Amino acid sequence: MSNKLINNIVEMREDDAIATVKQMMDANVPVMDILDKCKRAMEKVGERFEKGEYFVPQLLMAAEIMTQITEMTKDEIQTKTDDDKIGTVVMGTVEGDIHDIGKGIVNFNLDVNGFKVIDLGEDVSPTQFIDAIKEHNPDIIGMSCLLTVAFDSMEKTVNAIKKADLRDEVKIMIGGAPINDEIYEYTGADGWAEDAVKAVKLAKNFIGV
Ligand code: B1M
Repeated sequence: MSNKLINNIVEMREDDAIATVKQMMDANVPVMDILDKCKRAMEKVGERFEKGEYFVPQLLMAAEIMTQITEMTKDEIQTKTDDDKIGTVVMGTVEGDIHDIGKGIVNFNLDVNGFKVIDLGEDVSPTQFIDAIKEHNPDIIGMSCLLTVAFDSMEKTVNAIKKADLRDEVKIMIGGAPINDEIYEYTGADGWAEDAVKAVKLAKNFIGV
């Protein structure tokens, strides 16, 4: 079923993709496994885009299918009430970048695992992150980044948080398809995570849970 799901997304067969997700959920395939397959499918869509076989409309179509799938999987899981939360994460896609699907999955998994998540949205400036630290007093700042041209935005945000004298107040986590050890070191963040499951592990580690 996993390959069927990947092929349906990559070939933009929206109804078939949704039907396959329903079948997988009926067969009790874990939600995170389903979303992981979707991520693989989106990588393949990206590869076709790079080769000039797909264009922005196909990226948008794939994003639409992904959004529907994440909504379906969200309905399956009960999240905790605010009183039960173990920590607060302020999350945003960094300035210059509007990709939000992966961020949404990370937010969802953090939420399900007991974190209060304040999502600042996409194209979030350093100032917006700083204002959110002052307003919400979070344990963790999360920055999602899918574009190589937005690496500088992460570094600028970390430096702006330092300049605002707030660096000791928060742990900073970054993630997104192009992130690796080198980029992580460049930004000055406290850690990076490859996927939504690792993001929760890192966040728990940050707050000592
Ligand atoms: Co764009 N795009 N896109 N795109 N897009 C990529 C990123 C690209 C790699 C495609 C490619 O060429 N192969 C490429 C970037 C190349 C580069 O920078 N070197 C690219 C480009 C070039 C562009 C535009 C410039 C295209 C154009 O306009 N000519 C443009 C830029 C717009 C902008 O941001 N300013 C653009 C636009 C778009 C759409 C708007 C059409 C659409 C996004 C819609 C949306 O998000 N609502 C889109 C899409 C869909 C993609 C691809 C195909 C799929 C992204 C995705 O949703 N993946 C993408 C190809 C790819 O990713 N390989 C591509 C699925 C998602 C579940 O995975 O986001 O990696 P991901 O999230 C994962 C992990 O990375 C991690 O956990 C998630 C769950 O496992 N994670 C974190 C993510 N954030 C985290 C944060 C954390 C921790 C973990 O802690 C804080």
